[in-house]
Amino acid sequence: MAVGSLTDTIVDESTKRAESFFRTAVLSMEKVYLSRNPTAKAVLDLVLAADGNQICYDHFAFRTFGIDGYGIDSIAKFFLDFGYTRREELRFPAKKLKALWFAPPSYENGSYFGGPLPRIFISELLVDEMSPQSQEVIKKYVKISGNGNKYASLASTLGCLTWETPSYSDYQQLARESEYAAWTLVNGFSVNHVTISVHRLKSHIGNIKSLNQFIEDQGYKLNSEGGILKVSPDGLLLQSSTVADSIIFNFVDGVSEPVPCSYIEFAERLVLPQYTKLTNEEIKEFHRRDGFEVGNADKIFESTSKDQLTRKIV
Ligand code: OOG
Ligand code: NI
Repeated sequence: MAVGSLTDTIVDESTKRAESFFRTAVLSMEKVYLSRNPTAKAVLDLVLAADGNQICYDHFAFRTFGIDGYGIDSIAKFFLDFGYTRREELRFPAKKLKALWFAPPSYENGSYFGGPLPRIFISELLVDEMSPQSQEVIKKYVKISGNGNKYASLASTLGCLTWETPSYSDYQQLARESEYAAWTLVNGFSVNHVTISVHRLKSHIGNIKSLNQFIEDQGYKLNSEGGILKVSPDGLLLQSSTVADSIIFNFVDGVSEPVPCSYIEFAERLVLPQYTKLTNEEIKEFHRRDGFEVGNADKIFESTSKDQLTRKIV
């Protein structure tokens, strides 16, 4: 008994230490993201100011090339090692993509560095389905990267590519065929977006319609693909997002051109029908709609598309 409790204490202590390392690494990924994406930073600051300086993230998202160990697993490893569990797969045949999401160790744990840990959404390009020319480009960078796939999370925390700086012609080759592929070539394992958990906001912007209005009133453009508000067929997962910022990318062949970077997303998860009788105080994250939705995600991917980036605000 005594030995058992001593062991438990030791386990608890080491988990706590590992959690602080993990959270610091995730914070570092977020820092890189906020430093590169002025719209995401400004929107986050507005929400923080309006809602009392405390927000929770619903999820973080990453994009990858599904080839030679550079796909979902490369970045997933870090999260799995720190207690995340693999959940459902989503398929996007027209975009030649698949995705997986991962649940954090516990939604209710973690009291410092901003509360509950985010879900993780990782997608990968089905490289085999691309044209031979695009496959050749992707394989070239993956090859130069060597064992870079083992350090995907390190690259994400540092905000650098694991491969050499791309050439503009390679970027264009991919962009002609897949905006996702071109995005991944220049952004690598950097955070694609973070998502604010809307139902966990406390003020009047704690529902997604008011939040969307609030963001648009401040002059920011939301992704309009399939409508601003994306709603799952069960009506319980509501999502919207800004349009990605662009940054000037200095390609290795001397060309400097704007490329899409990251955006910020908002997600509201409604209470599952069997729990609607609970009081507000009783409702926890696990009483709400979990997971992701192909129909919503398909439209959210367009937040980095040229059509959305060049669209005028009406
Ligand atoms: C991911 C788009 C999907 C969601 O929450 O369904 C998504 C991406 O743009 O890489 O974020
Ligand atoms: Ni998302």
